[in-house]
Amino acid sequence: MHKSIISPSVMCFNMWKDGERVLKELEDIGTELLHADVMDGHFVNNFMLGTDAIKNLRKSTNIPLDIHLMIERPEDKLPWFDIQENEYVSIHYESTNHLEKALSFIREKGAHPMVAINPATPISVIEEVLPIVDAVLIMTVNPGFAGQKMVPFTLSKIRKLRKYLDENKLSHVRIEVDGNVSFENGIKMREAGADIFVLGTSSLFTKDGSIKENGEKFRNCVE
Ligand code: S6P
Ligand code: MG
Repeated sequence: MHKSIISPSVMCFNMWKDGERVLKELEDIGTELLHADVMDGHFVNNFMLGTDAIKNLRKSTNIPLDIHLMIERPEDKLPWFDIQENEYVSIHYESTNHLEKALSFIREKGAHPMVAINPATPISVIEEVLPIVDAVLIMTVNPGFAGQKMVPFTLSKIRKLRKYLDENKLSHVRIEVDGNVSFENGIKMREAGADIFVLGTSSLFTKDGSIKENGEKFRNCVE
């Protein structure tokens, strides 16, 4: 089992008002990855983080980026992002006819390719690309917005995928979960086999505690 790591979501705090303070607090609690959602208004009904925002984010923190691309034709747009060696970049299976091409581009940059799937997409469709990725991002809500409820059947998908990976000499492939990763759901997701947790309004950025308190509480849940 991989060590659990956290990837707080940039769209869950006010970067313009609180960015400097929040990024410092995230660094202080040993945050392993920083989840940056990119949305193009086509693949999902929302816009989020353009290429300049991503480049500025990189200059503002030492935490490696975990770039979640929710855009159509990602294979054409990947070169715009200036992908760096230690970053994770996810491509949605549903967003492209050229999944292998997009994942291979990320690998060529020395970064970690990830394939992402929406709640209703079965894991069987990504079997062929599992040997060329470092992680699978299982969406536990429909992509587009923070603050949604977990789609319950996504838990059994995590379990099924972990089993498949372990039985097919692919144990090194990590499973990332994104959407309503609360303290309670985090425990269930960990038990099912997830090891990268995207934290948003459901846990790290709740009003009930500081980033430090919520971070410690979450790490205890998914140890
Ligand atoms: C949603 C996006 C996510 C959200 C995250 C928010 O489309 O990909 O990364 O930022 O899920 O977390 P929460 O706890 O509000 O669901
Ligand atoms: Mg995301």
